[in-house]
Amino acid sequence: MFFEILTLFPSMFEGVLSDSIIKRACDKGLVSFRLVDFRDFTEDKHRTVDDYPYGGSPGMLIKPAPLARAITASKDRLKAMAPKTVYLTPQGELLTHDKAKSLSEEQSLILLCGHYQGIDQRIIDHYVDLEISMGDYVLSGGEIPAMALIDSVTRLIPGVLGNNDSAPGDSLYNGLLSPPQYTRPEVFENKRVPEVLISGHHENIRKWQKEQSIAMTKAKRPDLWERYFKKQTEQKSSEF
Ligand code: 4H7
Repeated sequence: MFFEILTLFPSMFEGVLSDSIIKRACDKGLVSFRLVDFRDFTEDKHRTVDDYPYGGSPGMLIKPAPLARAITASKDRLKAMAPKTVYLTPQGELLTHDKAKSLSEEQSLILLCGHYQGIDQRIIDHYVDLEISMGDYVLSGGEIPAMALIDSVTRLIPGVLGNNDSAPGDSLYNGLLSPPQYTRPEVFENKRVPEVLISGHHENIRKWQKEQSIAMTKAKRPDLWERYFKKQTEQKSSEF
């Protein structure tokens, strides 16, 4: 997977991209990155990237021309890898496990990080393939969402995770939340680890974990539970 990141703040990515799982995926040659400061695509003396919005709303917008030049240059360079251009925006479709999975099957992604009050709509209409949001809240830029997307997508690329942190063990992989987990000691502040987990009886442990997953999902995320339940009943009825 090739990630090309278009941002006004390339240095924000340094720590994240040079650490842990993403770094290992880079070292293994499974993902690569390029950071592009689209201010480099301005043509005026002051390297202006923002301008006032038509219609007089408050704040500033990112001008279309430098962005269009930056995206075109990236698309040209990556054309052998059929890049999809993704804009991180609160107006986008929510990122889910399934969406991250389908993005992980792309060869390359151009991630566009907005600032100010956003970008000119003509860029969205004519240059952007997908608008993605990390949730219903506002951040000052698209950089943190881009990092979250990179992390979640990278984890799903075959070969990135070792057995110790495999994706099937992740919460949401199967549509349910993770069951509660415990490590040593067996008694901590007078609280015991659930007996079944120290029993060594693997079948009972799996059963307990599944029940806990279901109970937690029902209690904390009824929306996920409903989807899970529907999917299960669909699968069951298609067996006949
Ligand atoms: C595009 C348009 C993503 C990107 C507007 C980005 C939340 C998310 C941004 C804006 C983001 C998310 C700029 C609108 C700053 C608000 C104060 C960058 N915020 N912003 N304004 N949920 N912000 O994924």
